[in-house]
Amino acid sequence: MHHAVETARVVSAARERFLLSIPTAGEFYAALSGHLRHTATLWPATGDWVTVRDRATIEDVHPRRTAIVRKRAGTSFGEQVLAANVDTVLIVTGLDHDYNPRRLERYLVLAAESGAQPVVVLNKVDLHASVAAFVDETSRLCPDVVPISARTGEGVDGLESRLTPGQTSALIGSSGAGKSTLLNRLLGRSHMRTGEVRESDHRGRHTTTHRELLTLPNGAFVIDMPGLRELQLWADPESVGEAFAEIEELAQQCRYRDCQHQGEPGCAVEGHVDSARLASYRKLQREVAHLERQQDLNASLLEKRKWKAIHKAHRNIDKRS
Ligand SMILES: Nc1nc2c(ncn2[C@@H]2O[C@H](COP(=O)(O)OP(=O)(O)OP(=O)(O)O)[C@@H](O)[C@H]2O)c(=O)[nH]1
Ligand SMILES: [Mg+2]
Ligand SMILES: [Zn+2]
Repeated sequence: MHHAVETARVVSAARERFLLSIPTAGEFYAALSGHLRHTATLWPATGDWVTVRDRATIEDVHPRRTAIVRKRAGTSFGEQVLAANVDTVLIVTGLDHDYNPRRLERYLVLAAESGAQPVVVLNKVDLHASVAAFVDETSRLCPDVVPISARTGEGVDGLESRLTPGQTSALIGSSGAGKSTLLNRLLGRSHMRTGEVRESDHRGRHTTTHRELLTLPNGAFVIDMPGLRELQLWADPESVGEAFAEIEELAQQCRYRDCQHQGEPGCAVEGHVDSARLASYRKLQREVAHLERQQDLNASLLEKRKWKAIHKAHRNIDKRS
């Protein structure tokens, strides 16, 4: 018999249907309870822990330890949770046309904001005779860099210390970087579900179409994600600072507290760090500052709307009395 109330993990989340997993019971679909649907401040995302009744109805979403979020694409303003309760963000980049330190920095800000530990996975090392220069350059952006070939398996065991039982990693990066190839190698099989139609483009490439949590043979969790076409940040200045720690550290020695590191006398940053990296830091700081202003504006608009609604309700009550 089914147990009335259990804890399950969200494997994948569609608008109304959530695939959940309970280790001893396998996977099953569930829907939100009516109550949760109307009051949910947390909409379940891949990686969330939830309370489920009769293996059918999600009654509660547990508080998140970490969350990978980006700015919602399109016209609506807000955040989109890509994955929840992630310990390690595996930022996968191909050592081909995909490789771009400036884009890696955006991902590192996303990782800093999430609360998870970032690892940069330099994939496709089989394309180069030597990858030392790539490792060297990337190490200046992130202390944890692992060069691998998902195709040949070279270096993949270097990731194993992050893939321990109960830990959750998320694969993030451009489409074609090799995230799913790496995951299939870790799983030791292809993770296509029966009955699932896998989309392939004219080159016969398989592209991930939805976020999904998988369990490795050793009990580690890995979340595969579709490649992000553009990464719009939903982050604050502190997260940018965390991703550019050496710049923030040097900035303590600048003569002026509000130094912009742009020609001020006594600047300890400009000329002391790579100029492309400094430009990237300043650009990302501007971007999140702009986002903060939009968020403030949005919050005050929502506040106004709320008060309008309350006033309207009061007026209606007044009219009735
Ligand atoms: N040479 C080489 N090719 C690789 C390697 N890893 C993956 N590829 C190839 O890169 C292409 C894309 O791989 P995927 O694993 O589908 O990429 P992905 O990051 O999952 O892409 P999306 O699901 O679209 O986000 C495939 O043709 C792979 O065979 C590698 O280590 N070396
Ligand atoms: Mg994929
Ligand atoms: Zn300065």
